Amino acid sequence: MAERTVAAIATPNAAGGIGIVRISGGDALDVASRVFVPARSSVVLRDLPGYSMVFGTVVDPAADGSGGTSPVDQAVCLVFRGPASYTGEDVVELQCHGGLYLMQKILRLVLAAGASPAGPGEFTKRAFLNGRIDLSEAESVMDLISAHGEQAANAAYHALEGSLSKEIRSVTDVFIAAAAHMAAWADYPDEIYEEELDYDVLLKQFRDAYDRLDALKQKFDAGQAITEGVATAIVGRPNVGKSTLMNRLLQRERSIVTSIAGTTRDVVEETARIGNVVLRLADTAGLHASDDVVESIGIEMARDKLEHSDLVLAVFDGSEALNDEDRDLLATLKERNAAGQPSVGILNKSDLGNVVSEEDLSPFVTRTIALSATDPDCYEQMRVLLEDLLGTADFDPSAAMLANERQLSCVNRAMDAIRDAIGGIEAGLTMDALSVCVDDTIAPLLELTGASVSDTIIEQVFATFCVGK
Ligand SMILES: Nc1nc2c(ncn2[C@@H]2O[C@H](COP(=O)(O)OP(=O)(O)OP(=O)(O)O)[C@@H](O)[C@H]2O)c(=O)[nH]1
Ligand SMILES: [Mg+2]
Repeated sequence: MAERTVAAIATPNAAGGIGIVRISGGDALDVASRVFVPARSSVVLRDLPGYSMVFGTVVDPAADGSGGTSPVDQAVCLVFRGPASYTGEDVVELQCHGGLYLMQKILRLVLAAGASPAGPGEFTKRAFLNGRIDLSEAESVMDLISAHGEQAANAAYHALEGSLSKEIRSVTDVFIAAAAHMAAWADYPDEIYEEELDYDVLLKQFRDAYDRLDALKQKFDAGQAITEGVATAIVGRPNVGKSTLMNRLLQRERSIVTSIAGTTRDVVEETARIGNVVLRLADTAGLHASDDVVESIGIEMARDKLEHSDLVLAVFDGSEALNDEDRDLLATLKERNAAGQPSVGILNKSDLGNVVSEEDLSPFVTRTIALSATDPDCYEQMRVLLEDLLGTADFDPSAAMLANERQLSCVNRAMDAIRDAIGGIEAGLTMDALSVCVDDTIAPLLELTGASVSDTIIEQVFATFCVGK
């Protein structure tokens, strides 16, 4: 398949010491030869082997219209030969001085020399289409770029190395072997007897595969808490110490704290890293009935956060008896709890003595804790609780991990089909019916790694990438 040769600026859209224009495709070396002149006249760019590097000048061939050229920048030119390159095609990278105008100009010259502009993620997409990496590994490239912490970066790196791909392939192999056996039986029923398929062995293999997928699924939320962060709302009635807790978790004074009820009116949002966990925190206005127009809007926003956050930190003043506002909140938390959405009941101001006990809150929330937001030690208390609640305490970034909802949905579909297959064997289903379940298991797993996936899904995956990657 003769793909057009594409080019893009691979470095950020900002001034920097070095800027890179990357060219990939069958004509990459021809295109580069038109705009780059090696300093040593004996060097012919087109003849260079892969992994070569030459110094020279980027030139503007059109500048004087006489067939001559005018110099634009000094640059280093890197040559990679397909298939041993990032994309699997011939790749040339021009490393220039990273001025914003300069980079745009050099890209224009490269496009004028015969390349087309690369779309978002096009280099990585070509790497996938050329079999250099699978789809889950391609997704990890983006995760690696967007990782905002060591654990997230570690996890993305191991995914790029294939930790998830290996696990999924090994599960898929079980079903491909079973499918092959069943197909052979269907084609040559006289030679291979149904009894040769040992159902007990199949059952054990299917159960084992199911458990392995289930383990990936169970770790999904913990992985997301580390890589994507957890949308978290801090809620409670006025003056219970929500903003004090917010600042404590951020370890800086972000929200305004006063002894006046109704201090916070807007939603104050900030990201906090607490141990292994990333919380996308929202400090909100105190929940209560208010006639004040501005405050009412803030309270509405707080209710919205309460409804739409993954995790709620509900703050109560443990030194005062619960009032109607507290009880309203607890009722809401109980509904969340029933829907499997976690919340933490926090009895604050424990330095002032506890009128309310953790047992009073525990029927309504996932976890309870008594603390003093004014005491720096409560940060550590919260870390231990959050890592335990979100399952990140023993997170192993080198283990296979599902990175996004697309991958999770593939695993869910495969698990449904395995469940049917196991049920089928137990119910004495015919081999034909069973082989449908096996095919239904294989399809989503091949979709996960991209071994067999629709163009639409490929487009969706790479649409989230940046241009130049
Ligand atoms: N003694 C004690 N006082 C606290 C504690 N936490 C907060 N406070 C005090 O309680 C008052 C209210 O704190 P804020 O953090 O502003 O409370 P809030 O819930 O954000 O209040 P609103 O924004 O008005 O809804 C302030 O005077 C804090 O210093 C605590 O653990 N112990
Ligand atoms: Mg506040």
